[in-house]
Amino acid sequence: MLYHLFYPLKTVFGGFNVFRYITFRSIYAILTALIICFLVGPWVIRQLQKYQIGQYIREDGPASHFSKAGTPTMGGILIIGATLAATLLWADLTNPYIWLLIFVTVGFGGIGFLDDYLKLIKKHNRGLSGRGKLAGQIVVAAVVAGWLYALPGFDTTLTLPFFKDVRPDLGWGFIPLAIFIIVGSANAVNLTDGLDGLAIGPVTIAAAFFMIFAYLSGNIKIAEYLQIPYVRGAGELAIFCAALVGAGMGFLWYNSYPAQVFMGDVGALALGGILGTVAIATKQEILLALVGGIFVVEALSVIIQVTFFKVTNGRRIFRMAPIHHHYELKGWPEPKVIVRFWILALILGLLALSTLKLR
Ligand code: 57M
Repeated sequence: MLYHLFYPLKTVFGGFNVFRYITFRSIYAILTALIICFLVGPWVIRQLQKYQIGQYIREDGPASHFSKAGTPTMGGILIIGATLAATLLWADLTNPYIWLLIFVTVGFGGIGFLDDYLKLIKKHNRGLSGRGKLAGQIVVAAVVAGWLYALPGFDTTLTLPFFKDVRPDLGWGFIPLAIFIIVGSANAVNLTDGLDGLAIGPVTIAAAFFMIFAYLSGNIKIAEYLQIPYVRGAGELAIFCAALVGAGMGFLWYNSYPAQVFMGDVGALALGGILGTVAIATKQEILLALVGGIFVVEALSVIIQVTFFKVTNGRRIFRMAPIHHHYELKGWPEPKVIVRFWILALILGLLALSTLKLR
């Protein structure tokens, strides 16, 4: 909104020309979302406490988690609210990618909200059924994939890191792949969200890297120089990613160990859906597996554990899956697991960035 308000006034006051720059608006989107979290966060947490939206803790989990009973959840509302508010303030609202991201945030956030709401407010033990939740996610992801496919000039080729000349064109086959990436990303972030700050740290780091990728792929000169796909209009996604970086840091303020609030499915599913969609829109879908490597490892640990458990009639590879519980049960204090996973997330992001030069 500020872009639409002030940029046209550049003829009156030349200084308003600065609103044209994605870099300038990204910085202020980060700060806006962060300040919203600081200002509204304590009130949101009080409301969640007031309505007793507290977390039920499973009895079969690590004993260190029992003391977390009653921690308010559904804090994802704060992340989503701050991200959307900062985006609406600083982004160019005529850009289709911005609306696509708003749609995916509300869609996946809505499914997560319904699940959290049924679990907590209605005291419905299991929330939405697993199948219902997955079906909803597939529908939202299919709309996103179809929307992208229908965008004029949208490129359905696959970008492979390291191989600038190998770019298979998937045609309509791009749609199922996009659905798989978005739904997979949402569920992988959800599985990771089991220790204080464990999900929001790597999500914020991944959003920061995608902020850079979006900026680069939306600039024709830089994209040509780096030999990455140029996606017209994708630069504006840097503003959305920036808003998410600010909201992520703002939420971490309260979610850091010992957490005052958890994000709930409303946060985890929305964040994963966002990362999947940004990766596809910026044509860096394969690179997502590296930038979001922590989520991939967490999801793989569950797949490996469950398969092995079934095949061997009850034997386990990890002490407990997802893998963060394995390290907890090995005796690592919770903050050590969390901070080490953040460090790994940062390294993976840097490796992903380095692939831009290795082609
Ligand atoms: C969500 N939810 C957290 C909080 C958060 C197939 C199976 C592996 C699925 C998996 C599962 O259900 N994962 C989905 C995990 C829960 O957090 C809530 O959920 C929201 C995210 N959706 O925002 O509202 C608990 O996590 C802890 N937490 C924190 N800090 C945070 O900032 O400490 C969360 C956020 C919270 C809190 O304790 O209550 C969760 O872990 O339940 N299932 C599992 O993860 C279970 N694993 C399992 O059963 N493993 C088996 C194999 C054979 C599948 C095994 O290895 O033997 C574990 N989870 C728990 N107890 N809690 C094990 C048992």
